[in-house]
Amino acid sequence: MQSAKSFSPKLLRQCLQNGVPKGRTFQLECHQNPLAAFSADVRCFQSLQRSFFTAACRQTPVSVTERTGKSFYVDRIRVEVLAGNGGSGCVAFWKSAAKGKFQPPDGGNGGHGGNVVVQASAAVKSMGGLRQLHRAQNGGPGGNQKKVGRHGADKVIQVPLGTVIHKVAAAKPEDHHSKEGVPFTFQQHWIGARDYVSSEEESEDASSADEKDSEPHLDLQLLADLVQHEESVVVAQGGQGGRGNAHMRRLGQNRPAVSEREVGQAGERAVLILEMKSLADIGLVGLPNVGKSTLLCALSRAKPEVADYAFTTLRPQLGVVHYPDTSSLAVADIPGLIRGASQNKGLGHRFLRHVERSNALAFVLDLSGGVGPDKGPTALQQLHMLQEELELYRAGLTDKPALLIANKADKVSEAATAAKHLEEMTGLPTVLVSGQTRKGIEQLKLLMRQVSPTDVSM
Ligand SMILES: Nc1nc2c(ncn2[C@@H]2O[C@H](COP(=O)(O)OP(=O)(O)OP(=O)(O)O)[C@@H](O)[C@H]2O)c(=O)[nH]1
Ligand SMILES: [Mg+2]
Repeated sequence: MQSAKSFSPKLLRQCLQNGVPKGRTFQLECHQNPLAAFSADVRCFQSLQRSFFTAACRQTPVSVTERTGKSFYVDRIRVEVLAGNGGSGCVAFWKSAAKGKFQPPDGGNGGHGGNVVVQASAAVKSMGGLRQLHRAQNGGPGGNQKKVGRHGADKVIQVPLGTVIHKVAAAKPEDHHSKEGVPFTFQQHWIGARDYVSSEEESEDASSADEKDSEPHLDLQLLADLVQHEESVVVAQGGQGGRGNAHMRRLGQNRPAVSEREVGQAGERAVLILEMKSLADIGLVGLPNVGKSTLLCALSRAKPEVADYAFTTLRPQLGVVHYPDTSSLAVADIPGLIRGASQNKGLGHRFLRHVERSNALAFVLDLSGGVGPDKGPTALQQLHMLQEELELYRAGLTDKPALLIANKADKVSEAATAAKHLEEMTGLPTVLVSGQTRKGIEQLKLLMRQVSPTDVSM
């Protein structure tokens, strides 16, 4: 799971002076200039220095985030695609036994370069494993006896269902300038200002809700929205093969221009932003501290941070729930929502958008709420609040298939009765669990599968 923290300037200075602390990884990413885009995992001092040097040479600001955890989940990625070049035509002549006779040209055409294709697959759940550069095969050269060159193989990039593909238009000169219009210099802006923001500032920043807002200076052109399994789109067209001399005859000429041929056309090149719209099969939605991350740990091999304070989870975390018949479901632990989330309070809109992207919702309710000394809202009140915020954010959001997870059953004496009451009151399928003691997790897995509209067998 990706767990990236804001990187403090102080820590960065320490790293540059004393080296990167052992076992810590930082990710450097260039957001500003698509043509100079790069992303690097930095584990040692030398590579940190090298990456900054690269950024300085390209006069481009970089962002620095710390990456913790073993694997990471990516729902937005920038890739460069390069289609194959066409093969060149061939210059060759027909071999005749009769010497001195005109030997007609018989050089064949070059093969076409391969296309780069983006294809949606239900088997792919994250874009974490995608490379940054995808190159299709070049076409082969034509041969004698009018043999056409080999066509280059297409490069197929497999992405999760619901991936939206944007093409970045060529960088404008302003991309090299800071926001104020002052020409950018490494000393002034060597780290993107965005990376210093605390989580609070970050949530305010999220008010400019749309995805494009994070890169407003980019001119993005929507290419496709892949929602069906195996739906695909060609994002870069391979170059045409060049004509061989057998095909270069000119009109009105008896004899062909024997030694003429064409070189193959260059394949298209593009920078794309791939963005996953459908984050997960099931999204865990709940107030802060109700045990969403604990449940994700119990359901999958994901290791999100769990702690006894609100807003432990600051970014959506994804886990894959495996079933004995090898099917699976992607479950997202979405950061806690509070009253006013629809007005961008707490972590705000940013994560309500991830709720929007889940195919089904699992409302995680703290059954111990409303009882005991630290009296919070009851489970029913929690549900109403969550539903209200979702509807305020986008009408119809609660129409998605849903289930209720009555969590922290171990803390309540009459837990089963309370869960039954909840089910009767709401009409939603309810399962009683305790994320901590792992009671009811198997029933939860089964219910998730019943409720999920996604075909999990793929
Ligand atoms: N007794 C009990 N405690 C639980 C249970 N599930 C979670 N907790 C505790 O509740 C606290 C919060 O758990 P988290 O999993 O971090 O909660 P969260 O909903 O992910 O919180 P945020 O990320 O802040 O929204 C932790 O101290 C957990 O140990 C449970 O079933 N029973
Ligand atoms: Mg959490």
